Amino acid sequence: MRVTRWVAATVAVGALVAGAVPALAADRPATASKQNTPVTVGSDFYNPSSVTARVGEKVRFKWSGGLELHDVNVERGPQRFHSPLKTSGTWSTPKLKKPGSYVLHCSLHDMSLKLTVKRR
Ligand SMILES: [Cu+2]
Repeated sequence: MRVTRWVAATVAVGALVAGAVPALAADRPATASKQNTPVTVGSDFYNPSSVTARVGEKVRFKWSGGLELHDVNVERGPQRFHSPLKTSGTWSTPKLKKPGSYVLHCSLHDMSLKLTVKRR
């Protein structure tokens, strides 16, 4: 009697967990995985050329290691920031505080990145 009840309870819990897992995966925001992949800074491009982030996040950049210097500057947008000129290594924006559309560019080359910051 006891054993039968225990088995029935275990099956019910197992079914609940199995049902909950796909729901959890679907709720995970797509931007979280994008954020973990840095934007490549190359000559003369940002890849990808369009990024979405949420307020409170940072966007990471990774220089591809060429000979030319590049940087990341806000050309248009509600919050200002800029990186140093670099040929290699990484840099992150400060925490993005203001939602809106940003255009980032390199101060030395014709390359731009569209950044959309969404409210949480
Ligand atoms: Cu550049």
